[in-house]
Amino acid sequence: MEQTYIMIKPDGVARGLVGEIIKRFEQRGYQLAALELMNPTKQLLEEHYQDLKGKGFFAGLIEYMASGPVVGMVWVGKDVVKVGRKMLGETNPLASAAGTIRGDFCIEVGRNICHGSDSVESAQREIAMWFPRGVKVASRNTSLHALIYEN
Ligand code: IDP
Ligand code: MG
Repeated sequence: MEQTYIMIKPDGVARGLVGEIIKRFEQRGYQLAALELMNPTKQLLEEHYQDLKGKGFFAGLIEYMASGPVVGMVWVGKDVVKVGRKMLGETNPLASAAGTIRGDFCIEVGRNICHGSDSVESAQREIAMWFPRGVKVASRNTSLHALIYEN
């Protein structure tokens, strides 16, 4: 099954939104496969955001992301990359629908509390980067699986 990398950024952790964000993925029916509270190095953050290196906000983004602990997670399930992004909302919280995480809990793009992989390929790259020892997905109880999936 598909996997995605979801990260609660330093502002989300400091504001006490870890439980709320985890709750939404759990309630949707997704399965948590890895979770770690960590203090990433700037080098790891620069690698994570390598595609944005040329942007004017890049240095500020790295400062923000290095300002405190983050919670990195791997979530598993059908279409979890695309649905995870929908659950997060738009990059700019002001453009995010109410009911999404960013639409409910934040205001500014540079303080948007969470990250989600934007494609299956990015998810694989990010999971390998943030969980270099690998991720082991526990097999799910089949009766629970049948309550969430048709087959
Ligand atoms: P995403 O997080 O929705 O995938 P990206 O375009 O990949 O958005 O940008 C990564 C992160 O960089 C955003 O979540 C946001 O925190 C930050 N960012 C993006 N655009 C801006 C900007 O114009 N100003 C400040 N920060 C930005
Ligand atoms: Mg992105």
